[in-house]
Amino acid sequence: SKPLLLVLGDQLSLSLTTLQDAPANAIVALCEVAEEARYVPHHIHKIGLFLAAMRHFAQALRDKGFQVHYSALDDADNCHSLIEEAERIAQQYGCDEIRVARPGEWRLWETMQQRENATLPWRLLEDERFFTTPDDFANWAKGRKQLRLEYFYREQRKRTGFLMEGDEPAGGKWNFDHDNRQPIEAALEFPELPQHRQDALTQEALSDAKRHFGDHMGSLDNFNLPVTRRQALVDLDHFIDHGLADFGRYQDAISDSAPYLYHSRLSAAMNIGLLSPHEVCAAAEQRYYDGDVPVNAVEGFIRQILGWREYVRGLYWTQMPSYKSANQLGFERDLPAFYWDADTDMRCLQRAIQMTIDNSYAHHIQRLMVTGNFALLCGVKPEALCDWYLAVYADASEWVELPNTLGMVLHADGGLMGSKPYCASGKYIDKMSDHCQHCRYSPKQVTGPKACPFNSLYWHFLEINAERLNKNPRMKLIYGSLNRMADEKREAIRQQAELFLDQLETSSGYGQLCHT
Ligand code: FAD
Ligand code: DLZ
Ligand code: SF4
Repeated sequence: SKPLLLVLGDQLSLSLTTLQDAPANAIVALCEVAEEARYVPHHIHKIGLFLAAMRHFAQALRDKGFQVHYSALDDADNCHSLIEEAERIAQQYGCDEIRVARPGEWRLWETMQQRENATLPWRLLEDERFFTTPDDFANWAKGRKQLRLEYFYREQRKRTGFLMEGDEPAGGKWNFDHDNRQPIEAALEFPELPQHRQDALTQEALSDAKRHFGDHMGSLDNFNLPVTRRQALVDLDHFIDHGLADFGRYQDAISDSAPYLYHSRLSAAMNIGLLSPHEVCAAAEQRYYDGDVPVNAVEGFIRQILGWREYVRGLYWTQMPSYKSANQLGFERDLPAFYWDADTDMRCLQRAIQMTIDNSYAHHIQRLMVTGNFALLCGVKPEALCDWYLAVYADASEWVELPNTLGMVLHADGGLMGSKPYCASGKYIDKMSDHCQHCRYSPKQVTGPKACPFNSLYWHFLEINAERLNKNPRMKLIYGSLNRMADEKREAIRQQAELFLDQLETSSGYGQLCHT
């Protein structure tokens, strides 16, 4: 047999199942195709990242002695669809099957499964680069009335031994979230990211990205994502040395000027396979045992990777495809137009979106409590919001983007991702950030021309979704406040919110903005 070993753009790891025990005659294929750059209008940094990283990985494979076919965007015979291109190359080389590891998105998985029995069969392998497989997750979830991250995470701690001292969690607690909620402070100094050198291969990839997809969001002038394993390791070391110690404390803080704070910015490198989640957790854990870094920081960081990252992936694969059409709160609004160009006078949103345009990055609290929270309060429909998150972030792949957006932000999955919606008023943003002092609105006012729109939208959201949410035990307190509010005040808030929503311009997509 002569297999074609298809390696997708987010499978750039030498440890990939597909590459193990390859027969000597195997052809490894990497395919640049326009469809993957356009099915949502990806940020130009994200496209540049995939092209540059794929080209470097092809080189690394050749150095290892693999026979590699690389389809470039400019090849005259390129089919520009992953499935068709793989089949074309397989035929060209006389291969008798195509092997591929589980991709990161259902749409590809489904098509591949449909072709499993075609004349040129596809053999689908498990992607073993995670701590758990979808089957592991399904087994864990079986028979549970409620799925909760906390219990899944504890089991993973025990199973892997990360931060375990015998049967007990290091530091005596499983969870240090309580210590991890410090707001932004004026005196903080954040580490600067390492600047990566761009070799000829990277420069060429970026210039191809620009030539083909120059009308997409962002500019490549400040591109600085790691595109090789070596660069990714530099970023990992840098974070462990300079960011990790303060990661916990300021995990939820938001800055008006700094995009990364003490976050690792390792998600893109991990998601495309340049770093393994195991080595990232191990590097963090080591600092705790060396006594350099407090347990709340290391635990908080490992929880994100060993806990959340695995949990969302398990949810995705066990709930798809129905998950994608869930819309428990019945939202129908299109995306606000300013999500594409940051043209808004609401300072927190302006900054989160501008940073996204600049860097193809926003940290978790910006995604969840600023752009996410606003979309939740406005009732933006899941498909519109999900397409946006999938397009704009360099780390976005549907397996991780969808549960976070549809589940955690929009509470559209009826509570699988979170036991209550993460809705918040301007008061929360004011507490955690230094945005409001630069804003034309006041977070302290609920009605009137200077009132922060988050405030009236917050109460309005609670009011119109009361039937679905007021029985939630975690929402009881807040519904108590709403119910005690004087009718007159409630009416004024309602009017303020409705006027705002009536005037909110929406857009059906990026294309609408850049081609008209
Ligand atoms: P850090 O804060 O340094 O965290 C360390 C690592 O933990 C991250 O690199 C990531 O791998 C993991 N992690 C942290 N939070 C989560 C989470 N909620 N789910 C899964 N992994 C997590 N993350 C993606 O990787 N891709 C996405 O497409 C994505 N979309 C998101 C959409 C929304 C609406 C929200 C609220 C969150 C999303 N996240 C996504 C999760 C999280 O925001 C990013 O992983 C994080 O901001 C990446 O930056 P970082 O590497 O600096 O993370
Ligand atoms: C995001 C992306 C882009 C922009 N380009 C390619 C590509 O040309 N070839 C490829 O194999 N993958 C690309 N990707 C990543 C794919 O979209 C990713 O493999 C799927 O989302 C499945 O995980
Ligand atoms: Fe955001 Fe409201 Fe603060 Fe302005 S006042 S920055 S809109 S929270």
